[in-house]
Amino acid sequence: MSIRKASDLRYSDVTPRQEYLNRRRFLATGSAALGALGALANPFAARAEAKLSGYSQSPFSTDEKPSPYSAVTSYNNYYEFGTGKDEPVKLARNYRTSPWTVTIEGEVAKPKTLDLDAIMKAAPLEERIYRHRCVEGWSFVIPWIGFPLSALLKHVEPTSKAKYVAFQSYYDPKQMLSSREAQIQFPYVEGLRLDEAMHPLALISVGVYGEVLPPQNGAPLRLTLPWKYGFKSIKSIAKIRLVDKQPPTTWNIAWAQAYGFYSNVNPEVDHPTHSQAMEVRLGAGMFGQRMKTRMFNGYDQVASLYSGMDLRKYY
Ligand SMILES: Nc1nc2c(c(=O)[nH]1)N[C@H]1C(S)=C(S)[C@@H](COP(=O)(O)O)O[C@H]1N2
Ligand SMILES: [Mo]
Repeated sequence: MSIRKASDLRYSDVTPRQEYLNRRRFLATGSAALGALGALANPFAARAEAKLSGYSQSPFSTDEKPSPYSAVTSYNNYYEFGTGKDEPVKLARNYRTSPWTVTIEGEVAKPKTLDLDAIMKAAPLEERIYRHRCVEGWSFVIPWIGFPLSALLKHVEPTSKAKYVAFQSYYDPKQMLSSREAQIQFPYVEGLRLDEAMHPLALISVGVYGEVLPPQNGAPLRLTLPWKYGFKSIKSIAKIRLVDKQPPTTWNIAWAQAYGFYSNVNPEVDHPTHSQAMEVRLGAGMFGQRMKTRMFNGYDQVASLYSGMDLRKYY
């Protein structure tokens, strides 16, 4: 594959190679079985082999050591593809994420449906190495590639009525679990206050470890919000809607006392089943490394977004 600048990258250039080959074989023969055979023959079909290039390094990156690629891409929460950590890497293997469109609508002057070529060109790509803290008490350090969510939102020009941003994941009951099986509502939905969404730390990720996102990490694009618990970072985004009221969110619907709308990382507010004071950094050493959890996961620069709010109440 030729390496080009991000500005003239087409998404078809960065589709995982095996997926691309499978699709071409499928188109050539009209046989789904042959396509599936191609994927089976290559046990690493889900590994995104397509390198991204032309991205800059972000000053927001931590200098902590990134977690191993193998851990970050095989230990996942992605309930649409299974409720076990080891399931998404297997069950999302043949998840087709090309072609793809994202609709951005609601309280905006210029609603848009963007394909992935347009998404990739929405803003210059940056690598950002962020801490990732799951509400369950484990954490990673992950080198994402993406661009600020604010850049995407500016393209559609939010109106003065826009106060919140609602996100919706892609959902296909034919290749994903039912809500009954997963015990959470699908399509997966999340939300942010508009000023949180416009914060420079809020990232749309399209890649990780220098490559396009693998399916289990939320291909082809997902949110990455390092100061909030991981479940706020919604995967595989299909729809974005600017709205005037606080939108419903999937985990809040499932258990409101445990999963608030804000869900900023806070070592002083316990989950109903466990303390949030400590976390285990997975992939560090044989058993992971136990460490203290920090307010806002250490991203103090977001604190002004919440001044005047009682963070014990608005958890
Ligand atoms: N659509 C969707 N997005 C999701 C989830 C999910 O189940 N479905 N899980 C969330 C949770 S709990 C976490 S910790 C992160 C995990 O992201 P990662 O697998 O890339 O580490 O994705 C979040 N985004
Ligand atoms: Mo999570």
